[in-house]
Amino acid sequence: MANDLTLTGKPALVGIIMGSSSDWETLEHAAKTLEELGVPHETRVVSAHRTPDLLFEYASSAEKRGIEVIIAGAGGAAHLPGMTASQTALPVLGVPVESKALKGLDSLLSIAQMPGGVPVGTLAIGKAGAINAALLAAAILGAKHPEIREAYRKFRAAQTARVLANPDPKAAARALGLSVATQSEKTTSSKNKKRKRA
Ligand code: RP5
Repeated sequence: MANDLTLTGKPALVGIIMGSSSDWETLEHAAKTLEELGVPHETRVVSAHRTPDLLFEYASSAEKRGIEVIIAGAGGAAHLPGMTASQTALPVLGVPVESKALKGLDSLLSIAQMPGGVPVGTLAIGKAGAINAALLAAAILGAKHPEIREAYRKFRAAQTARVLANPDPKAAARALGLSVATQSEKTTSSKNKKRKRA
């Protein structure tokens, strides 16, 4: 398996794999976050159950191809992260995709409950987990790549500054166009409704 050159023209350092193209709406948040940090990465659908040979090939060749961290997202009986970890010494970060039947609890437990000896770093279910997998990948890569450590540090500092610049949740919600009613506004509105009904 040849190493793709990414959009930045550099070989991928992070491999984002997922069990199905239906997982992309979750894993795209990992890709977007890595893009924001300038981390070269590749994305692939690799299914533990539907394409097991491809999974073995991908995981066992990743290190030789220059990949340094793998983010693996899957839903339901989510064996992809664990089976990937079984075939490589690279750090594997698992993202539980929210399943329809069990809201991702099945995915979370399938990924987190690895037997001792084969670790998978398990993140939160869904979008938050995908974003954090990318940030954790950047933190891991930062030990070797100072420019990634710096990009990650800046991302965190900018996030802190945004929160501190918007201390009033009402103003922040209004700026986002969300409607926020205070408790007294809610009480007045419910009294008015009752009066109208009476
Ligand atoms: C898993 O099954 C995938 O990771 C996906 O989350 C889930 C459903 O896959 P599709 O039926 O949408 O392809 O293997």
